[in-house]
Amino acid sequence: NWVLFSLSEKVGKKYFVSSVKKMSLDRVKALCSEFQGSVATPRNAEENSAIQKVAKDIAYLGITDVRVEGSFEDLTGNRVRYTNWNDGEPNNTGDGEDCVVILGNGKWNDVPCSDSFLAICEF
Ligand code: GN1
Ligand code: CA
Repeated sequence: NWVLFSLSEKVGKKYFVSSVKKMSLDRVKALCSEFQGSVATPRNAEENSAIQKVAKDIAYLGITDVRVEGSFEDLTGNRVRYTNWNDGEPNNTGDGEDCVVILGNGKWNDVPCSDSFLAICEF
């Protein structure tokens, strides 16, 4: 039910791959793990640029503050050091925005985890 449509330049030992369909973060996690990957989590500007290049639309990153509001962690529970927030983000608007997407400009926005966006997996 998905097709790989893009593969980044290799960054260090990582490859970043995008789905063509949009889905919730739970679906993204399931999809990436089905292929023995994990949800893309940029650790530096070079990785962030590679993900930006691969993502043809707004796409989920493997980052959340669902455990402690305002404390953004990767999906293994480690607080992230590198961040690239868009102006005014994270703002946790509405009923709460505990997940993170990368926008077309490479900057990040916090969004509701149930919203549908592209999946970027890393291998
Ligand atoms: C969107 O729709 P609005 O303006 O309330 C976005 C927020 C951003 C905001 C930036 C679900 O909120 O995450 O912070 O734009 N909401 C969604 O202006 O993507
Ligand atoms: Ca937001």
